[in-house]
Amino acid sequence: MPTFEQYFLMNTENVIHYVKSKIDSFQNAKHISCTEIGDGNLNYVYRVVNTETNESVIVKQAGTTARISDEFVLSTSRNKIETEALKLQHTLAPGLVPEIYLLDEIMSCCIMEDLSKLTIMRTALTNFETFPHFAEHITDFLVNTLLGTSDVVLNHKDKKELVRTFINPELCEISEDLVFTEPFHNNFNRNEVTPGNEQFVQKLLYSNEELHLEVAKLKFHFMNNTQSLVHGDLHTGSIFIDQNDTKVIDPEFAFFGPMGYDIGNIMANLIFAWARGRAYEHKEFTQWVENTLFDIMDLFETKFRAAWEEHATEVVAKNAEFKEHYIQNILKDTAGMAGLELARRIVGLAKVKDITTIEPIEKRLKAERLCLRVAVELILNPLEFQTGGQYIAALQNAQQEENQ
Ligand code: SR1
Ligand code: MG
Repeated sequence: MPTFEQYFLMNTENVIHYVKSKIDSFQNAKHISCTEIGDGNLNYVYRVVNTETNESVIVKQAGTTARISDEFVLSTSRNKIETEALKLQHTLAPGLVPEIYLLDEIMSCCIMEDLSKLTIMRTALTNFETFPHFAEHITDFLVNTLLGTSDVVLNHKDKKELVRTFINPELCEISEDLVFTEPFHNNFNRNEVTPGNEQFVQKLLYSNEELHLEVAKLKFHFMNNTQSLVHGDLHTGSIFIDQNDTKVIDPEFAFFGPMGYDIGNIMANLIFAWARGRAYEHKEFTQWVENTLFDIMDLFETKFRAAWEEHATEVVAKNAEFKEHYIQNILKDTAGMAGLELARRIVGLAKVKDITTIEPIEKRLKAERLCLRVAVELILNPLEFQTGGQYIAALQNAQQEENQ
């Protein structure tokens, strides 16, 4: 039996032994089941259950390459960044992040709370399920984790220590390539444009010089603004949810970057759900998504303003005009980053099921064009997206353009 003193990629049998050796209450368990449940692009996720007591835990281990493609050779130390981010986010946003039981830097894995009574939000959204508390919960997560790790609140030396802890060059490089470069230049020839939309993509993304300039600005902003500890991959596949609870998982892309990256990712991924709802003419669902888009922008700003008043420690943060300037910039970044996420999930390597499972193909092509139209609008005119209502108007405009 392996002793887990040297890294190797575990199988389900190894994971059972691993949990027995690391978690006291599993030590003498006779009947343990272990299933690999990961459906992400990078890591291996196991659910381990003591079938006599029903006690369960999740083991997440990083491999040496990404699951989605061997082209991505990655250091397994990313699991440490992910686990440290989860621990910090758990402190800042209690109830909205799973509890970590163990971080193992040798095996590049962690053991955490089992959330599988909840559903991955993207899966639920593809079935047109709606969640009344989502806007409230996700804006608590965003405000608490983003403002709480910024220079507005933290002692600046402490914050710089955190910036050092969360330097994440490999995972940032993936985003720099897949989000900020390839969707517009196809420079590694990895894009996958759905047949039928090639000309549209050529004109709107590949040949659009005005767009390329704004994307370049956003890329350098992403790389050079250590504003807050961002989750870094906050899409609906990184969220567990049910009618009462919301839990944010999978922050392996965490690093100190612009707050708008996380908020924009949430907005964009809800827009994918909206586009799917429109494709299937699911009125009740699309109305809920619109309300949620509206509420997220509204609640984020309201809560952020209140938290700033309550928690700001930085002297210059008392300046009311500086506060306005800071918030306007977050909202501007949010729009630009939402546009990038919309574009890259349509033409890039890593797609989203909300769109790829739309049938027949004509409806999918239309939904893709709709998302790309909104993407370009958000990237070119980010200052015009300060409220949820403005996002909804952009969706409706794009829909009208599609229908012409
Ligand atoms: C190689 S990883 C591809 C994508 O999956 C992750 O969830 C991130 O979104 C990344 O861009
Ligand atoms: Mg992930």
